Amino acid sequence: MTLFNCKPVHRIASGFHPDPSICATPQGTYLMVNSSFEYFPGLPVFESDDGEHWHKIGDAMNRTGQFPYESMGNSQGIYAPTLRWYDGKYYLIVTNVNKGNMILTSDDPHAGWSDPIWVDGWPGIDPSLFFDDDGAAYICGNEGGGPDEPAGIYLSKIDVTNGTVLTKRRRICGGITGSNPEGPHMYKRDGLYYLMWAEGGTESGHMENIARAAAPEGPYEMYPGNPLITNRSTHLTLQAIGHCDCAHIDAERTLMVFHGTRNNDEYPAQGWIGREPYAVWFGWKDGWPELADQSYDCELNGRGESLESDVEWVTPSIDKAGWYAVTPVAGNGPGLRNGRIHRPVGMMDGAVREGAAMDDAHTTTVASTANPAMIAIRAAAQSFDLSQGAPMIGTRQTDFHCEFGATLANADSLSAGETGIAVYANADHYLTLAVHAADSNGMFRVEATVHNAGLVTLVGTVSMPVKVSPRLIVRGDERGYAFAVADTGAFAGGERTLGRVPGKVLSFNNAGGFTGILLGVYAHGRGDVTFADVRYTA
Ligand code: 6LW
Repeated sequence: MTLFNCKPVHRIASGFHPDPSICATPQGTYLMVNSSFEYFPGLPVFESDDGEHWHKIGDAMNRTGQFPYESMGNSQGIYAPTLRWYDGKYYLIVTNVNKGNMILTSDDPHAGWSDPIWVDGWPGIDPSLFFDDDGAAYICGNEGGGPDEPAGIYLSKIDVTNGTVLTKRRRICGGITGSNPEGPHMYKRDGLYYLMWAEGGTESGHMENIARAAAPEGPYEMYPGNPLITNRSTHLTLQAIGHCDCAHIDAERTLMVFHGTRNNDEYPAQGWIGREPYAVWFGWKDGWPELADQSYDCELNGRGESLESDVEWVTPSIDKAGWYAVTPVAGNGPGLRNGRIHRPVGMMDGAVREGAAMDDAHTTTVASTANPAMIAIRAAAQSFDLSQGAPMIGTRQTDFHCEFGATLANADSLSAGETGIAVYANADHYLTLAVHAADSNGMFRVEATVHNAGLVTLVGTVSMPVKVSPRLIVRGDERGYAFAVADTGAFAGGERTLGRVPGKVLSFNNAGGFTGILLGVYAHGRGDVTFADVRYTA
């Protein structure tokens, strides 16, 4: 077992970036890709020179055509990718749970990725590729869910050029507990085949195990020290560690990444930021990783070394009804003049042209890192339900301590519904600081509200005259969130507090799901609103 020997570990990205997969590049750098679920753009790609310090280089799934689905729920979409380099090409195999398993390829991940090659006849999630020395390519993944396939890791040969599965699925491993063996990765070292996989569910029982065999199909010999890593039954800040992937498995020092959740000091401990990736280097002894008697801990809040201040504007599912434009505040922002947005930047698929009339726009979502930003939104006809694309654009919460604020420039242009900022776990669990459409006396209400599995609780409210441009603020800490509204004209001191919400409303235990928290702006009802100085600080 691997308990109670607390070793600090380096977080390599912040905010929900689960299921990390890495590969070494011919240039001597490393690439990482993560699950992105319902969020678009998706499949974020990071690069590192040393395996410990990473920066984002793009999103492998940045065209709507790569993300087909008929309907989309929270924590659906893109699960557990595997990234490999083989013979001059990068391969990224991944599950879109709303469609199937697919392979994206790239000659240069800085330049972008192909459209999906769909893998027919390969059910289940968490597909992985392994290229053997003789050129044979293998696919492995977990069970397909039918009665004929017990839980375990399954293997076939595959033609990666067209996604054709070449041999019958074969169950090569059942795990050590039988509880959710998943996320397998296969490697070769000193002529032996190594299989690593996550087990125990992705929550508090999460772990990673390893086994080895003389042939890809097995039989596999379990590592006597399994679980290779786990933090279960400890009080460490970092919980639910597992879902590993390695680079340089055949070298003296191997780079391993895994994910885990930061939990606070409540009892029972709570976490809501999401599963984040971590990295360690390890050596080998007697043909096994030298990792026994190690658990990993981390600081509850970051120190600026793990991309905590990064902002990536993403939307839950492809927006089909709403309409967004994001631009850096420093530039000429997207003024909403005469019903036209001017100078929108970063729009996808070329669907939006500079100065395009809002009515011309259709499926559009942005990829932008502007912070602070100006964000224009055409209110969607619906609330946070995902069926037509949730009317929200936001950025991941990257630390417990953070602040997200936005100034509503034109409250009078919302003729029905509400607009504001949201702390979003999923469509059933979120917090809003909402400005409602003005009444006939020219006043609007600002309300802080908790949406907890259908239970709607008003936290605080204030009325303001419609000519005011309120600044909506939410501040996060290790116990939850505080809401405030600022307007130097309306309030003495410039800011009024509207109340606090315990973060555990949005924790994994309560809200469920595989993601974390998105902090963003939204509008539903009727009207075109603009938020100025949309700013995230961690
Ligand atoms: C993923 C599975 C898992 O497919 O969670 O932690 C699922 N492991 O391997 C969603 O990320």
